[in-house]
Amino acid sequence: MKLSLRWYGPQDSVPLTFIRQIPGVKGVVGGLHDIAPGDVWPPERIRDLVDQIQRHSLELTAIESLPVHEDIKIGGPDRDHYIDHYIISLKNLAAAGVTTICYNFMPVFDWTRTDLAYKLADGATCLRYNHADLARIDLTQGTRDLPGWGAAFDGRRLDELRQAYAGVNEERLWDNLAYFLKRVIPVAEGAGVRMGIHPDDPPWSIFGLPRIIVDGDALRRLVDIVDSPANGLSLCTGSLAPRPSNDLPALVDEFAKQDRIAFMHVRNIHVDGEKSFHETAHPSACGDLDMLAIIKALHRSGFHGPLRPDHGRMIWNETGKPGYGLFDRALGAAYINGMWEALSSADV
Ligand SMILES: [Mn+2]
Repeated sequence: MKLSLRWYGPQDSVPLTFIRQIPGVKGVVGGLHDIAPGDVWPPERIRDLVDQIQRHSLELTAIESLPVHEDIKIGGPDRDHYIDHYIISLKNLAAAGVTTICYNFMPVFDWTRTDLAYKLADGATCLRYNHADLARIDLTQGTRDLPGWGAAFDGRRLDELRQAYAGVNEERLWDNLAYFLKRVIPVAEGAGVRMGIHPDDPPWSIFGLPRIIVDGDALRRLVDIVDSPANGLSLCTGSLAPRPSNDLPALVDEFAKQDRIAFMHVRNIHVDGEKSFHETAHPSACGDLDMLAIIKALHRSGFHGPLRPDHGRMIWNETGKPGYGLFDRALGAAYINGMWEALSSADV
């Protein structure tokens, strides 16, 4: 297990000098967030990212994410062009020593919340999602009223995109994902890269757009599309858990045994209503998930990939990117380290 922390680059409120001081953290998960989806990631930019991280005695353990252009998800006329670009970026990353790439196949929106500072009883704040609140958000003016999205899309662009998805139902989206994987996975395998799809967050349709990576059946279907260890999962516990039927320790066990977990996101949540949940501190006692059972399943399988604590709460007056402060993620890292050390002891 390569314990890692997500790092958003030099603009991140949490510098690499701080990340290096968290015991047991070996690397960071990073990306080139200023490059538009579909554009090629240049070798020199990748090299520069790797160098910055290595200068702090850390490793770039995974890329999160190498985004998939909407045309690929829609199955539009330019998808081959964008898949060609994707493959060039993938090869450039592999040449720089990257071995794990996270991506997702969510139409238009990726992670979506309705409250970025939901107050918990202890005064901490966290991210929350409530489906009824989401339904009340008016998208005619774009994403300005969608927490965390701001000016990402104006009303017109969003309308165009939603129209482009009008003919894309769940089965069509699966077809488009399969088309993408059948071209990309053989290249990844040849380059020694493991691709890991991130589950949809939340794991259900939002704003009338299809979402397919939502449960165990979807993960089984995904790994069967191309039978290769390069066709793996970025198994995010907190993204799948809002569906109470998703048994996370069982799913982690199932896919870890098959060596299909490329990358792990460890996060706890509490379901507080129908299609409603908020994030919590990492320990089992703080949320709905049995975190020890999840870590045990990974440990038992000999998991050696990157693993990161996922979103943290905001505590101790910290300010920064919601979910990505230092303090609570460092507590999560310490908690994971403790479980891993206990499981690695001969006495257990
Ligand atoms: Mn995640």
